[in-house]
Amino acid sequence: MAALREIDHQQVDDILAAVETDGACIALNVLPGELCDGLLHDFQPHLDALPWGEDELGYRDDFYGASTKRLHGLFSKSTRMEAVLTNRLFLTLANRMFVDTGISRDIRLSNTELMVLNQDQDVQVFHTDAGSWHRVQHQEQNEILISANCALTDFTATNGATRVVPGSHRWEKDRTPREDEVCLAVMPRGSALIYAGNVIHSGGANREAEARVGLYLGYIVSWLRPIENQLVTNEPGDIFSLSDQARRLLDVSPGGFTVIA
Ligand SMILES: O=C(O)CCC(=O)C(=O)O
Ligand SMILES: [Fe+2]
Repeated sequence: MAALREIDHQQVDDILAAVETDGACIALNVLPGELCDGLLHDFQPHLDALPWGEDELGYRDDFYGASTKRLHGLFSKSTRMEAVLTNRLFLTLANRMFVDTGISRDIRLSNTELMVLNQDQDVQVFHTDAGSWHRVQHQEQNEILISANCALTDFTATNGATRVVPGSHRWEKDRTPREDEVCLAVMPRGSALIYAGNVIHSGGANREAEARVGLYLGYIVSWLRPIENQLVTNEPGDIFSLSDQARRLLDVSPGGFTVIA
């Protein structure tokens, strides 16, 4: 089985090169242990209030699965989210990929999602996250989305570590991965799976008693519409009181119109 490269979070050039060639890699030591603990603590009451297999609006979704919980509106649920949103590695990667290359004038957050896989959650269908904008996803081989799936608990081969297909960001449309082309993003908590929007991946199967918890953030070129409207999923006052930098990433600042698009 192929393997994902594991690179310390400070080696930004190496991470960028791995994302370019493989479409994904594991960044180590991204979130300190206390931050993981604090985030889990803040999200727990919201998870307790949610039945398995449903989101907060009561929808059930085959794509997500029956033994999972998904939380959105994370800025109102934890004040620690601003530090994650403005993480130096994530912003540097997005700026290098989208702004320095001239693909876009700025970057935005598309969405954040807490992804909890419980015992007996089966594998998710293979997909690309940039498929959310399928009309532009393969234009000139440019990426439009870079994602981080942060491990708040260890990701193991048996508890649902994300399945990733290295190199698939360059594949022709509709090619299906063989099992021997699939890697598991096994990583200690505090790490992040960094992956390009066009790379094929899916949630893994959890065969363990303990839940696997991933915190997803997706950064896009600023001319795309974010998936999550933060003013609807959060208390608007919580968003307006964030820093200028955070509000700009969330597209909640006085518009610069095409000047900053
Ligand atoms: O749970 C995971 O590790 C990945 C989930 C995923 O890819 C998605 O929901 O888009
Ligand atoms: Fe995905």
